[in-house]
Amino acid sequence: MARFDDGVRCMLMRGGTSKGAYFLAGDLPADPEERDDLLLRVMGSPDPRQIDGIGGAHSLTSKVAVVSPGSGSADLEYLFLQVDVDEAAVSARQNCGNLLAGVGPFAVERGLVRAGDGHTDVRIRLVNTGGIATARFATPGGKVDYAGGTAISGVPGTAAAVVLGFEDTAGSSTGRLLPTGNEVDVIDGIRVTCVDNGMPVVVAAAEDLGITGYESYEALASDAGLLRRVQSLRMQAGKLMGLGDVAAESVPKTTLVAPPREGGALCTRTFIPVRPHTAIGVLGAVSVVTAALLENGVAGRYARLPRTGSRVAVEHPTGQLEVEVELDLSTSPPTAVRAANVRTARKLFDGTVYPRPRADGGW
Ligand code: NQM
Repeated sequence: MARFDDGVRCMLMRGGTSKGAYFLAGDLPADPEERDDLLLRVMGSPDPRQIDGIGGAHSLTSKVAVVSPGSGSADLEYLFLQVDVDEAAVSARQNCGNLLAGVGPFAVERGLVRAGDGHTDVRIRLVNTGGIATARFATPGGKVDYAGGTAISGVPGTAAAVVLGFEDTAGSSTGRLLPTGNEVDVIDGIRVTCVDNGMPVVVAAAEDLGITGYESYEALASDAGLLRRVQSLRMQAGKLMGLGDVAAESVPKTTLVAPPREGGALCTRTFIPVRPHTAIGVLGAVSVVTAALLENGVAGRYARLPRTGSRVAVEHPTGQLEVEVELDLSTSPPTAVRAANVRTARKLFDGTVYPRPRADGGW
Protein backbone atom coordinates (compact mmCIF):
# COMPACT_ATOMS: atom_id res chain seq x y z
CA MET A 1 0.00 0.00 0.00
CA ALA A 2 1.34 3.44 -0.96
CA ARG A 3 2.36 5.69 1.93
CA PHE A 4 1.27 9.31 2.07
CA ASP A 5 3.12 10.53 5.15
CA ASP A 6 4.89 13.02 2.86
CA GLY A 7 1.52 14.27 1.62
CA VAL A 8 -0.06 14.35 -1.83
CA ARG A 9 0.28 17.01 -4.53
CA CYS A 10 -3.02 18.86 -4.74
CA MET A 11 -4.46 22.09 -6.14
CA LEU A 12 -7.46 23.69 -4.50
CA MET A 13 -9.67 25.45 -7.05
CA ARG A 14 -13.01 27.14 -7.27
CA GLY A 15 -14.84 25.68 -10.25
CA GLY A 16 -17.99 27.70 -10.99
CA THR A 17 -20.03 27.84 -7.76
CA SER A 18 -18.25 24.83 -6.24
CA LYS A 19 -14.84 24.30 -4.70
CA GLY A 20 -12.72 21.19 -4.79
CA ALA A 21 -9.37 19.46 -4.60
CA TYR A 22 -7.79 18.70 -7.99
CA PHE A 23 -5.34 15.83 -8.37
CA LEU A 24 -3.44 14.18 -11.19
CA ALA A 25 -4.60 10.56 -11.31
CA GLY A 26 -0.95 9.50 -11.13
CA ASP A 27 -0.57 11.20 -7.73
CA LEU A 28 -3.35 9.08 -6.18
CA PRO A 29 -3.55 5.33 -5.50
CA ALA A 30 -4.73 3.41 -8.57
CA ASP A 31 -6.94 1.15 -6.45
CA PRO A 32 -10.34 2.95 -6.08
CA GLU A 33 -10.87 1.71 -2.52
CA GLU A 34 -7.45 2.92 -1.40
CA ARG A 35 -7.98 6.20 -3.30
CA ASP A 36 -11.37 6.87 -1.69
CA ASP A 37 -10.04 6.07 1.78
CA LEU A 38 -7.26 8.60 1.20
CA LEU A 39 -9.68 11.26 -0.10
CA LEU A 40 -11.94 10.90 2.94
CA ARG A 41 -8.93 11.57 5.14
CA VAL A 42 -7.82 14.50 2.93
CA MET A 43 -11.26 16.16 3.09
CA GLY A 44 -11.85 15.38 6.78
CA SER A 45 -14.91 13.12 6.34
CA PRO A 46 -16.98 11.88 8.00
CA ASP A 47 -17.55 14.95 10.17
CA PRO A 48 -20.19 17.67 9.73
CA ARG A 49 -17.49 20.33 10.09
CA GLN A 50 -14.73 18.47 8.19
CA ILE A 51 -12.54 20.16 10.77
CA ASP A 52 -9.56 17.83 10.28
CA GLY A 53 -9.44 18.16 6.51
CA ILE A 54 -9.70 20.63 3.63
CA GLY A 55 -13.41 20.00 2.85
CA GLY A 56 -15.74 22.95 3.35
CA ALA A 57 -18.52 21.15 5.30
CA HIS A 58 -21.05 21.28 2.43
CA SER A 59 -21.39 18.96 -0.55
CA LEU A 60 -20.61 21.94 -2.83
CA THR A 61 -17.19 22.30 -1.19
CA SER A 62 -16.41 18.62 -0.61
CA LYS A 63 -15.56 17.69 -4.17
CA VAL A 64 -12.61 16.12 -5.96
CA ALA A 65 -11.47 16.23 -9.60
CA VAL A 66 -9.06 13.53 -10.78
CA VAL A 67 -7.45 14.45 -14.08
CA SER A 68 -5.35 12.34 -16.44
CA PRO A 69 -4.16 12.49 -20.05
CA GLY A 70 -6.86 11.64 -22.60
CA SER A 71 -6.85 9.21 -25.49
CA GLY A 72 -8.55 9.10 -28.89
CA SER A 73 -10.42 12.36 -29.50
CA ALA A 74 -10.10 13.52 -25.88
CA ASP A 75 -7.17 15.59 -24.60
CA LEU A 76 -8.03 14.87 -20.98
CA GLU A 77 -9.97 12.52 -18.75
CA TYR A 78 -11.88 13.95 -15.78
CA LEU A 79 -13.21 11.77 -12.99
CA PHE A 80 -15.45 13.59 -10.52
CA LEU A 81 -15.72 12.27 -6.95
CA GLN A 82 -18.28 13.52 -4.44
CA VAL A 83 -16.84 13.08 -0.96
CA ASP A 84 -19.71 12.82 1.51
CA VAL A 85 -19.46 15.21 4.45
CA ASP A 86 -21.32 13.19 7.10
CA GLU A 87 -20.69 9.61 5.95
CA ALA A 88 -17.50 7.75 5.02
CA ALA A 89 -18.66 7.56 1.39
CA VAL A 90 -17.23 8.67 -1.94
CA SER A 91 -19.47 8.56 -4.99
CA ALA A 92 -18.48 8.44 -8.67
CA ARG A 93 -22.09 8.21 -9.78
CA GLN A 94 -22.52 11.77 -11.12
CA ASN A 95 -20.80 14.49 -13.12
CA CYS A 96 -20.04 17.97 -11.85
CA GLY A 97 -20.20 20.71 -14.46
CA ASN A 98 -18.91 23.26 -11.96
CA LEU A 99 -15.61 21.54 -11.10
CA LEU A 100 -15.32 20.80 -14.82
CA ALA A 101 -14.57 24.53 -15.31
CA GLY A 102 -11.24 24.12 -13.50
CA VAL A 103 -10.11 20.97 -15.31
CA GLY A 104 -8.59 22.66 -18.40
CA PRO A 105 -6.70 25.34 -16.41
CA PHE A 106 -5.47 22.68 -13.95
CA ALA A 107 -4.22 20.50 -16.83
CA VAL A 108 -2.27 23.44 -18.27
CA GLU A 109 -0.80 24.23 -14.83
CA ARG A 110 0.37 20.61 -14.49
CA GLY A 111 1.75 20.46 -18.05
CA LEU A 112 -0.77 17.86 -19.23
CA VAL A 113 -1.82 19.96 -22.20
CA ARG A 114 0.06 22.68 -23.98
CA ALA A 115 -1.53 26.13 -23.76
CA GLY A 116 -2.46 27.93 -26.95
CA ASP A 117 -1.37 31.52 -27.37
CA GLY A 118 -4.43 33.58 -26.47
CA HIS A 119 -6.79 30.81 -25.58
CA THR A 120 -6.76 27.03 -25.17
CA ASP A 121 -9.39 24.54 -26.30
CA VAL A 122 -9.54 21.11 -24.69
CA ARG A 123 -11.77 18.09 -25.18
CA ILE A 124 -12.47 16.37 -21.88
CA ARG A 125 -13.88 12.88 -21.48
CA LEU A 126 -16.32 12.69 -18.56
CA VAL A 127 -15.17 9.42 -17.00
CA ASN A 128 -18.16 9.11 -14.62
CA THR A 129 -20.79 8.90 -17.32
CA GLY A 130 -19.11 8.90 -20.72
CA GLY A 131 -19.67 11.86 -23.01
CA ILE A 132 -17.40 14.69 -24.02
CA ALA A 133 -17.17 18.25 -22.79
CA THR A 134 -15.21 21.01 -24.47
CA ALA A 135 -13.66 23.92 -22.60
CA ARG A 136 -12.18 27.18 -23.89
CA PHE A 137 -10.25 29.44 -21.52
CA ALA A 138 -7.80 32.33 -21.67
CA THR A 139 -4.08 31.56 -21.87
CA PRO A 140 -2.35 34.76 -23.00
CA GLY A 141 1.35 34.14 -23.54
CA GLY A 142 0.82 30.43 -22.86
CA LYS A 143 -0.21 30.94 -19.19
CA VAL A 144 -3.65 30.53 -17.65
CA ASP A 145 -5.21 33.92 -16.91
CA TYR A 146 -7.83 33.61 -14.18
CA ALA A 147 -8.69 37.33 -14.13
CA GLY A 148 -11.45 38.65 -16.33
CA GLY A 149 -14.77 40.40 -16.58
CA THR A 150 -17.23 37.50 -16.37
CA ALA A 151 -19.61 37.41 -13.40
CA ILE A 152 -21.54 34.30 -12.41
CA SER A 153 -24.31 34.35 -9.80
CA GLY A 154 -23.18 32.95 -6.45
CA VAL A 155 -19.53 34.07 -6.84
CA PRO A 156 -18.45 37.59 -5.81
CA GLY A 157 -16.68 39.74 -8.40
CA THR A 158 -15.61 38.72 -11.86
CA ALA A 159 -13.08 36.31 -13.39
CA ALA A 160 -12.02 34.91 -16.77
CA ALA A 161 -14.69 33.00 -18.68
CA VAL A 162 -14.46 29.26 -19.18
CA VAL A 163 -16.81 28.36 -22.02
CA LEU A 164 -18.12 24.81 -21.67
CA GLY A 165 -19.86 22.71 -24.31
CA PHE A 166 -21.43 19.29 -23.79
CA GLU A 167 -22.03 16.37 -26.13
CA ASP A 168 -23.70 13.03 -25.38
CA THR A 169 -25.27 14.12 -22.10
CA ALA A 170 -28.56 12.24 -22.54
CA GLY A 171 -28.98 9.39 -20.08
CA SER A 172 -25.69 10.20 -18.32
CA SER A 173 -26.27 8.04 -15.24
CA THR A 174 -29.44 6.19 -16.23
CA GLY A 175 -28.97 5.42 -19.94
CA ARG A 176 -32.06 7.38 -21.03
CA LEU A 177 -33.08 11.04 -21.36
CA LEU A 178 -36.43 10.07 -19.82
CA PRO A 179 -35.30 7.28 -17.48
CA THR A 180 -38.81 6.11 -16.53
CA GLY A 181 -39.97 6.19 -20.16
CA ASN A 182 -42.57 8.83 -19.22
CA GLU A 183 -42.76 12.62 -19.30
CA VAL A 184 -44.81 12.47 -16.10
CA ASP A 185 -44.92 9.99 -13.20
CA VAL A 186 -46.88 10.30 -9.99
CA ILE A 187 -45.05 9.71 -6.69
CA ASP A 188 -46.66 10.30 -3.28
CA GLY A 189 -49.56 11.85 -5.22
CA ILE A 190 -47.23 14.44 -6.79
CA ARG A 191 -46.67 14.81 -10.54
CA VAL A 192 -42.95 14.62 -11.35
CA THR A 193 -40.80 14.59 -14.47
CA CYS A 194 -37.74 12.37 -14.16
CA VAL A 195 -35.05 13.49 -16.57
CA ASP A 196 -31.34 12.84 -17.17
CA ASN A 197 -29.59 15.18 -19.58
CA GLY A 198 -26.23 15.19 -17.84
CA MET A 199 -27.66 14.81 -14.31
CA PRO A 200 -30.53 12.65 -13.08
CA VAL A 201 -33.13 15.03 -11.65
CA VAL A 202 -36.68 14.69 -10.32
CA VAL A 203 -38.59 17.83 -11.27
CA ALA A 204 -41.81 18.78 -9.47
CA ALA A 205 -43.88 21.94 -9.00
CA ALA A 206 -42.97 23.82 -5.81
CA GLU A 207 -46.67 24.52 -5.15
CA ASP A 208 -47.42 20.78 -5.17
CA LEU A 209 -45.08 20.44 -2.17
CA GLY A 210 -46.76 23.33 -0.38
CA ILE A 211 -44.05 25.98 -0.93
CA THR A 212 -43.86 28.99 -3.24
CA GLY A 213 -40.52 28.09 -4.82
CA TYR A 214 -39.08 31.50 -3.86
CA GLU A 215 -37.90 30.52 -0.34
CA SER A 216 -34.36 31.33 0.79
CA TYR A 217 -31.72 28.64 1.24
CA GLU A 218 -32.06 28.99 5.03
CA ALA A 219 -35.86 28.64 4.97
CA LEU A 220 -35.60 25.46 2.89
CA ALA A 221 -32.76 24.02 4.98
CA SER A 222 -34.77 24.40 8.19
CA ASP A 223 -38.02 22.92 6.80
CA ALA A 224 -37.65 19.35 8.09
CA GLY A 225 -41.07 18.28 6.76
CA LEU A 226 -40.20 19.45 3.24
CA LEU A 227 -36.81 17.74 3.31
CA ARG A 228 -38.49 14.48 4.36
CA ARG A 229 -40.88 14.73 1.41
CA VAL A 230 -38.01 15.46 -0.97
CA GLN A 231 -36.18 12.38 0.31
CA SER A 232 -39.29 10.24 -0.16
CA LEU A 233 -39.74 11.51 -3.74
CA ARG A 234 -36.14 10.87 -4.74
CA MET A 235 -35.97 7.45 -3.09
CA GLN A 236 -38.97 6.26 -5.09
CA ALA A 237 -37.89 8.07 -8.24
CA GLY A 238 -34.44 6.44 -7.95
CA LYS A 239 -36.06 3.02 -8.32
CA LEU A 240 -38.27 4.14 -11.23
CA MET A 241 -35.20 5.66 -12.93
CA GLY A 242 -33.26 2.39 -12.68
CA LEU A 243 -30.81 3.74 -10.10
CA GLY A 244 -31.85 1.25 -7.42
CA ASP A 245 -31.66 2.12 -3.74
CA VAL A 246 -30.40 5.71 -3.70
CA ALA A 247 -30.52 6.24 0.08
CA ALA A 248 -26.73 6.67 0.21
CA GLU A 249 -26.31 8.09 -3.32
CA SER A 250 -25.86 11.71 -4.39
CA VAL A 251 -28.33 11.22 -7.27
CA PRO A 252 -31.05 11.81 -8.27
CA LYS A 253 -31.27 15.48 -7.33
CA THR A 254 -34.68 17.10 -6.88
CA THR A 255 -35.65 20.47 -8.34
CA LEU A 256 -38.87 22.29 -7.44
CA VAL A 257 -40.00 24.82 -10.03
CA ALA A 258 -42.12 27.98 -9.99
CA PRO A 259 -42.80 30.79 -12.50
CA PRO A 260 -39.82 33.13 -12.99
CA ARG A 261 -39.93 36.46 -11.20
CA GLU A 262 -36.53 38.00 -11.97
CA GLY A 263 -36.63 38.06 -15.76
CA GLY A 264 -35.42 34.48 -16.18
CA ALA A 265 -37.28 31.58 -17.80
CA LEU A 266 -37.98 29.44 -14.74
CA CYS A 267 -37.45 29.71 -10.98
CA THR A 268 -35.85 26.73 -9.23
CA ARG A 269 -35.04 25.39 -5.78
CA THR A 270 -32.74 22.36 -5.95
CA PHE A 271 -31.84 19.69 -3.38
CA ILE A 272 -28.49 17.83 -3.63
CA PRO A 273 -29.76 15.32 -2.91
CA VAL A 274 -31.73 16.46 0.16
CA ARG A 275 -29.79 19.46 1.46
CA PRO A 276 -30.73 22.59 -0.53
CA HIS A 277 -28.38 23.91 -3.23
CA THR A 278 -27.36 27.56 -2.82
CA ALA A 279 -27.68 27.87 -6.62
CA ILE A 280 -28.14 25.03 -9.15
CA GLY A 281 -25.59 22.71 -10.79
CA VAL A 282 -24.62 23.21 -14.43
CA LEU A 283 -25.77 19.83 -15.70
CA GLY A 284 -28.58 19.95 -13.16
CA ALA A 285 -29.79 23.13 -14.92
CA VAL A 286 -29.36 21.53 -18.35
CA SER A 287 -31.58 18.65 -17.18
CA VAL A 288 -34.22 20.95 -15.63
CA VAL A 289 -34.40 23.07 -18.80
CA THR A 290 -34.72 19.83 -20.78
CA ALA A 291 -37.69 18.91 -18.58
CA ALA A 292 -39.21 22.36 -19.20
CA LEU A 293 -38.89 21.93 -22.97
CA LEU A 294 -40.90 18.68 -22.98
CA GLU A 295 -44.40 19.04 -24.36
CA ASN A 296 -46.17 17.30 -21.49
CA GLY A 297 -43.65 17.57 -18.64
CA VAL A 298 -44.39 19.10 -15.23
CA ALA A 299 -42.10 22.14 -15.63
CA GLY A 300 -43.31 23.53 -18.97
CA ARG A 301 -46.39 25.27 -17.62
CA TYR A 302 -44.28 27.23 -15.10
CA ALA A 303 -41.60 28.27 -17.62
CA ARG A 304 -41.45 31.32 -19.86
CA LEU A 305 -39.08 29.97 -22.46
CA PRO A 306 -37.52 32.30 -25.04
CA ARG A 307 -39.29 32.20 -28.41
CA THR A 308 -36.04 32.02 -30.35
CA GLY A 309 -32.60 30.62 -29.59
CA SER A 310 -31.58 28.02 -27.06
CA ARG A 311 -30.36 30.25 -24.18
CA VAL A 312 -32.37 29.86 -21.01
CA ALA A 313 -31.81 31.70 -17.72
CA VAL A 314 -32.63 29.54 -14.71
CA GLU A 315 -33.40 31.48 -11.52
CA HIS A 316 -32.06 30.04 -8.24
CA PRO A 317 -31.60 31.25 -4.64
CA THR A 318 -28.51 33.37 -5.39
CA GLY A 319 -29.25 34.65 -8.89
CA GLN A 320 -29.47 33.07 -12.32
CA LEU A 321 -27.57 30.46 -14.31
CA GLU A 322 -27.78 30.63 -18.08
CA VAL A 323 -27.57 27.43 -20.11
CA GLU A 324 -27.97 26.65 -23.77
CA VAL A 325 -29.94 23.49 -24.39
CA GLU A 326 -30.86 22.09 -27.78
CA LEU A 327 -33.30 19.20 -28.03
CA ASP A 328 -34.73 17.53 -31.10
CA LEU A 329 -38.40 17.32 -30.17
CA SER A 330 -39.35 15.68 -33.47
CA THR A 331 -38.17 12.28 -32.23
CA SER A 332 -39.98 10.20 -29.63
CA PRO A 333 -38.60 10.36 -27.02
CA PRO A 334 -36.86 13.70 -27.74
CA THR A 335 -33.12 13.63 -28.49
CA ALA A 336 -30.52 15.81 -26.76
CA VAL A 337 -28.49 17.70 -29.38
CA ARG A 338 -26.09 19.88 -27.39
CA ALA A 339 -25.74 22.01 -24.29
CA ALA A 340 -23.42 24.84 -23.22
CA ASN A 341 -22.70 27.16 -20.32
CA VAL A 342 -20.22 29.84 -19.29
CA ARG A 343 -18.43 29.44 -15.93
CA THR A 344 -15.35 30.88 -14.29
CA ALA A 345 -12.67 29.12 -12.23
CA ARG A 346 -9.80 30.19 -10.02
CA LYS A 347 -6.66 28.61 -8.63
CA LEU A 348 -6.82 29.11 -4.85
CA PHE A 349 -3.90 27.11 -3.54
CA ASP A 350 -1.27 24.75 -4.92
CA GLY A 351 0.84 22.50 -2.77
CA THR A 352 0.88 19.38 -0.69
CA VAL A 353 -2.06 18.15 1.31
CA TYR A 354 -1.50 15.95 4.37
CA PRO A 355 -4.24 13.35 4.96
CA ARG A 356 -5.36 12.45 8.44
CA PRO A 357 -3.56 9.20 9.39
CA ARG A 358 -5.68 6.04 9.23
CA ALA A 359 -7.26 4.79 12.46
CA ASP A 360 -4.55 2.09 12.65
CA GLY A 361 -1.90 4.86 12.63
CA GLY A 362 -0.87 4.24 8.99
CA TRP A 363 -1.02 6.77 6.12
O1 NQM B 1 -24.99 19.72 -12.04
C1 NQM B 1 -23.99 20.12 -7.42
C2 NQM B 1 -22.67 21.83 -8.41
C3 NQM B 1 -23.33 20.52 -8.51
C4 NQM B 1 -23.19 19.70 -9.68
C5 NQM B 1 -24.75 18.91 -7.30
C6 NQM B 1 -22.99 20.39 -10.96
C7 NQM B 1 -23.78 20.00 -12.15
O2 NQM B 1 -23.35 22.82 -8.28
O3 NQM B 1 -23.18 19.99 -13.23
O4 NQM B 1 -22.19 21.26 -11.12
O5 NQM B 1 -25.66 18.74 -8.09
O6 NQM B 1 -24.47 18.15 -6.37
O7 NQM B 1 -21.44 21.89 -8.44
